[in-house]
Amino acid sequence: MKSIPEIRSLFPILTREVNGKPLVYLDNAASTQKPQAVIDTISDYYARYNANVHRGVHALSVEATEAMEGSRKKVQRFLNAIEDREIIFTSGTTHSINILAQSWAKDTLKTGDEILISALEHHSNIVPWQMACEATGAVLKVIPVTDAGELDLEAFETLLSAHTKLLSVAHVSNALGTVNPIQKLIQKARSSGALVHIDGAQAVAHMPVDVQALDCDFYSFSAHKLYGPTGMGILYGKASHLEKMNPLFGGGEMIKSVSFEKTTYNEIPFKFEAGTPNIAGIIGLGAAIDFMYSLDWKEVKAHEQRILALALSELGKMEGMRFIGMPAERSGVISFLIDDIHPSDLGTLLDKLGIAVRTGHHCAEPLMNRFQIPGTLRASFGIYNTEEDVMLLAAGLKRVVPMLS
Ligand code: 7TS
Repeated sequence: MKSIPEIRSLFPILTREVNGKPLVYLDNAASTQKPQAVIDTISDYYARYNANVHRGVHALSVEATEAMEGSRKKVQRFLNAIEDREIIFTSGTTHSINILAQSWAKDTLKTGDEILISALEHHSNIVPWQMACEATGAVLKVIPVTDAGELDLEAFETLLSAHTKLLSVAHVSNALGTVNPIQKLIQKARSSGALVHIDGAQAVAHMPVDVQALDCDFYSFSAHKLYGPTGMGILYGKASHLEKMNPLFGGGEMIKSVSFEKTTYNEIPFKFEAGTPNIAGIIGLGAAIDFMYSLDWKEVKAHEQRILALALSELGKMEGMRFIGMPAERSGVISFLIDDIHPSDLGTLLDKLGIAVRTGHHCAEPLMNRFQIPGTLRASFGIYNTEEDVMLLAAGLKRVVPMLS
């Protein structure tokens, strides 16, 4: 695999300065930076073969369509889906979950049915289900989280019942970094007859995902957290489910034929892709997946674990340090508070040193309530982060904490 300096050299933004200091980018859970190859692929589409897809007989349209459908195949392979028609292009994880909550849930759920989520979900994996429950009379149940920031598996088994129609949980927590034991959760949910959706927004850049081995029914992710473009995401669904679901949006592309008397819908995946898609974003996602294939998963994980271990040990030496969540299996994220200093004050001063972190509730307010805190300071790591970045964060904190104490 490429060395970390080689990987860094592929990301033009990493050479810039912020507030006169070299950028230390530790906000990868919010969005990752883009390698030059992704940027070039997108600009190449606009410069050389920009046209609408699936519609024209002309050369540019054919080229754009081939590139877009080529990306679908890349995503299929990336997730190890059985067929490319199980891959639906969306604008991101949020859009993917809303398709499920509107199309699948509203047609399927009845009063008394239950949807099971967890207390560590991002708002995107909470609010759409609340809306679906309101519309159908179904009930939202929540797996509690332990002090370590892990799912309470005993409580999960108690909550799971014949009423549970869907389990929807994050693969990895964006706020704590907890890697959930999704294989175990999926098996238990399946044996009790529930379908399973996995929110993979924080997982796909950090570990290989095999939807066939997992045997989940649905899996969502966003391209922009996978070194790809914003406004682009994926909903994977088993073909047998997608075929039965009604589309959420009506319009061009999603129909077979339209008359005022009767409209028939297109095949999957097109049934769920009304209107002109985000062609540049789709092709850019394909380039991001190519980038991921240029790496070695074993080394990606080993590098990340080294960075996390160093960060936990260096930050752990600081007086007043309180890590929020200490999961046995962690990926990408460390969340913490120092004494009673407000995290956004820390974040603002770190920014003056060129260090980008995220502060606040991380769109996981119920989880913050669980820990009785308003928010955290979160450092989140990507493939290009180095030991030096960790040391700069620790040094930066040592400099700014006394200013706020
Ligand atoms: N699910 C999880 C687990 C996430 O981390 C996020 C975004 C989403 C869903 C929504 O993804 P989107 O691409 O549709 O917005 N998480 C974050 C974050 O942690 N900081 O900014 C966005």
